[in-house]
Amino acid sequence: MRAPVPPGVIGHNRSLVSRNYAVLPPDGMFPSFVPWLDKASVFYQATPKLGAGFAQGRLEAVPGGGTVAPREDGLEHFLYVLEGTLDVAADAATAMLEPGGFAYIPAGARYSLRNAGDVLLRAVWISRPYVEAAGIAPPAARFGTRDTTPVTRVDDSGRWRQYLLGNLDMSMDFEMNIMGFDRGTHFHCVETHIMEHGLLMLEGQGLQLLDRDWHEVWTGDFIWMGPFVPQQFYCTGWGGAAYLLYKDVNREVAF
Ligand code: UGY
Ligand code: MN
Repeated sequence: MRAPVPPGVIGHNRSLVSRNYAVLPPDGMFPSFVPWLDKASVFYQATPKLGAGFAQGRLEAVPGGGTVAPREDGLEHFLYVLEGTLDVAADAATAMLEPGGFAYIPAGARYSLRNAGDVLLRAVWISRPYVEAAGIAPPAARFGTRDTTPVTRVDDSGRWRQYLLGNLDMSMDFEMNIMGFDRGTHFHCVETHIMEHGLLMLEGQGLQLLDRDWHEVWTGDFIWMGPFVPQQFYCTGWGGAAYLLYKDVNREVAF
């Protein structure tokens, strides 16, 4: 006998895709299997097909799984471990990352990824073409951890930030920031800006404004915000909330 179909499977899902934003809970997302990964797959959440200027997905690899061979795809990459252990190599630079560990791989590096642990690896994986800035050397590979990245509190607003790849570093064309909220706090305004976002809820829950509509989101949910989407976050529930945020920055308008 097959297990009964749970209620809600047929007609209910919170996934929502609009012209310039998307809300994608993990439920019902499908993996992509690609020739350069072995015993691993990517649950893509944003790609140029959606309208995004970057690709973001969740890499999942069973123990020993990862890239088949060192790979050079001309893209820059960011990885952030959610669960498990990830071995990363970018040319001669190497690191073993545990949950909260992250890597920046510059465009042009030959890189390898491997689940070095004995449980399933889950990691955020962002890729995009690098946009050079005249007279500024491109960034080198770098590794770090959330635990050792300074936490900056925003005055007495109850909000805090961690700049994983720095802030206002003109060699970088994107930032990866963790935005944190104490219980019951929110931004000081509804933001509207040219930069786009890939947002992954790391902890807690809240209400996310996208254009004119509020969406209830919680740990594990993904949101893509295209350029100029009015946005606001309000932390709900009995505890704080935090999300990992991709933001393209520091470059001129492209015509
Ligand atoms: O930096 C930002 O653009 C950030 N405050 N946006 C956001 O959290 N939606
Ligand atoms: Mn923003």
